[in-house]
Amino acid sequence: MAIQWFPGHMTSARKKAAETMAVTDVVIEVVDARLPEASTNPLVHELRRHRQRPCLKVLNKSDLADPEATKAWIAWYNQQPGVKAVAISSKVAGEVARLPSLCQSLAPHRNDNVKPLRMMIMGIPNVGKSTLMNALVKRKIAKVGDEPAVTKSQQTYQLSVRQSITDTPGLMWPKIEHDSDGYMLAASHAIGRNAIIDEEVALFLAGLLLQRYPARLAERYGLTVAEMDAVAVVEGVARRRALRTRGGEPDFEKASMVLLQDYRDGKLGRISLETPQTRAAMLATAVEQARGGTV
Ligand SMILES: Nc1nc2c(ncn2[C@@H]2O[C@H](COP(=O)(O)OP(=O)(O)OP(=O)(O)O)[C@@H](O)[C@H]2O)c(=O)[nH]1
Ligand SMILES: [Mg+2]
Repeated sequence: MAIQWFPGHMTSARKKAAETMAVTDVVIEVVDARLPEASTNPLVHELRRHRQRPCLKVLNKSDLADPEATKAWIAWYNQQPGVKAVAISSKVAGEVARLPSLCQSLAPHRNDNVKPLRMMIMGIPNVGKSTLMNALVKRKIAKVGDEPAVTKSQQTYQLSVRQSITDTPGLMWPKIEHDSDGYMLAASHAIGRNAIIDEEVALFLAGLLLQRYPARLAERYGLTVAEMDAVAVVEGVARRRALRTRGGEPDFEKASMVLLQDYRDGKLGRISLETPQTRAAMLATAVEQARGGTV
């Protein structure tokens, strides 16, 4: 199944983002630290490159991500030209407070009231852009919520006479190239529920967890994971939580939601859905498949 989600308001949001980019000095691109590349919108790069704007890549929600993977991603992004990467949790004031000076270092010439530093927060839905905005301005000026497309229009705030910051609506792009990216985005709640099938997404997540974090599944749900496949994991969750259909069968739908919600809330521990290595392997397989190979 290929997941696509590009609701109507995003066409005008994209246009507005391009306009604001013209009067922006540094782009704060927020991604989800658990899936940094899958949650990177290629449109942001395109808009940024068109205007030659530097980027502070913020791997947000790092409190939920695997610290080893995050470290590898930071090194990976810091190799990209015009990019500086940092991992934070927008819920921790001390970590957020580091961002303005990092942005300043990317545009040192914009540092007074004649040429103030203009920062723009961009990224896909639900990665924590508005949470970050509120933490930067130290007031609750933007609405936040654990669902995609909470913010519908841009909002600019003057941090001081020398610095301004703009929050923008989450932006998707018209076609998600790799199915696994769509699943990771859906698992992390970046995509509207009408565009996804929770059970398929939960199966994807169960398969990934079996491969990379089997001990967490065993710990949380008391499962003997050694011989299990993804379907057995979801069934196991249903059994352990006594989730049954009217006919007495394991309730796959409810168990899928439990697994997804536990991952979203960090109840399975700190988990990263991709690393630079798994990403490279996925892309190599995709290239092989496109060539008609048998991988
Ligand atoms: N654990 C954790 N949760 C976070 C963090 N930052 C944001 N959140 C949560 O993520 C959810 C989405 O946050 P928002 O700030 O509304 O996300 P957004 O990017 O503005 O979303 P849209 O406006 O829909 O594009 C909320 O439930 C936040 O509490 C973080 O660093 N760590
Ligand atoms: Mg928002």
